[in-house]
Amino acid sequence: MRVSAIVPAVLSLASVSSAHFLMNYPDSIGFDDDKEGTAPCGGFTPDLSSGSKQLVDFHVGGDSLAMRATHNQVTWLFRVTLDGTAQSGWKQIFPIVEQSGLGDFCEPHITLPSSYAGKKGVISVVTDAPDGLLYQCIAANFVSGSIDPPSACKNASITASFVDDSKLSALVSGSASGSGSSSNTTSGGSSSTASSTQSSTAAATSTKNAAPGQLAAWSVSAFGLGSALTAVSMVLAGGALMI
Ligand SMILES: *[C@@H]1O[C@H](CO)[C@@H](O)[C@H](O)[C@H]1NC(C)=O
Ligand SMILES: *[C@@H]1O[C@H](CO)[C@@H](O)[C@H](O)[C@H]1NC(C)=O
Ligand SMILES: [Cu+2]
Repeated sequence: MRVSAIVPAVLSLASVSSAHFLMNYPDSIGFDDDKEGTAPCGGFTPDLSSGSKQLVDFHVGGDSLAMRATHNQVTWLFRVTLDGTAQSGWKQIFPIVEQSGLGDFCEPHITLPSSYAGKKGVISVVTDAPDGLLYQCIAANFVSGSIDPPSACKNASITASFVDDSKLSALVSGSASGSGSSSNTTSGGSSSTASSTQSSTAAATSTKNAAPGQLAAWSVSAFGLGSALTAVSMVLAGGALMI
């Protein structure tokens, strides 16, 4: 298929949804579609004080982050900080992962340094979506051990791959190692060894100043011709997903 045939289809995909993303598990501190683009927590302020109704347990030995994407292609960053104001100290806790396809996406084995157990902090999910960076935060009470994924932890029929995304990686300084030893490294840490796709690397650079009119070219360059073809075929095959 020629690119000229793909571009209109990609454009129509981009206009399908007006919503952003939903946090299915754990409960976030709040969601407002209009403010989700506001850093660092989508327009909400974390409250880690004892008795705060925002606080949810998060198991450092393994817990889940479940979202629902309302864009056809998004890239996820998961990060954590012990700074209760959510202003600083962000560490990456999972490789940046790109979701292709609408709907539920869950990572069931997120781990944090065991030294976090007994502390409180903020976990944040940031997505790089066609309409910009979008944010939600979780006020977390870190507890030891692991927990099985809840029923909310499921994947729609999507594909996922580890990618580079310079807009997202700019939001963290190094990674929190899940192995129990704290780590400072900005590269070579457990979260940085994920394979990456070259097409995304190139696109991340080229999209920085993309105007809305450049969206089509951006979509193709960001995700590669193969992904664009996949997206198009998903539209052809899966009208049911588009609700
Ligand atoms: C969802 O897909 C991702 C990426 O392939 C995978 O890592 C994760 O384990 C899946 N989640 C579930 C609940 O199967
Ligand atoms: C990070 O590195 C600095 C300098 O090497 C060191 O002093 C500090 O303890 C390290 N922090 C962590 C969390 O490893
Ligand atoms: Cu959106």
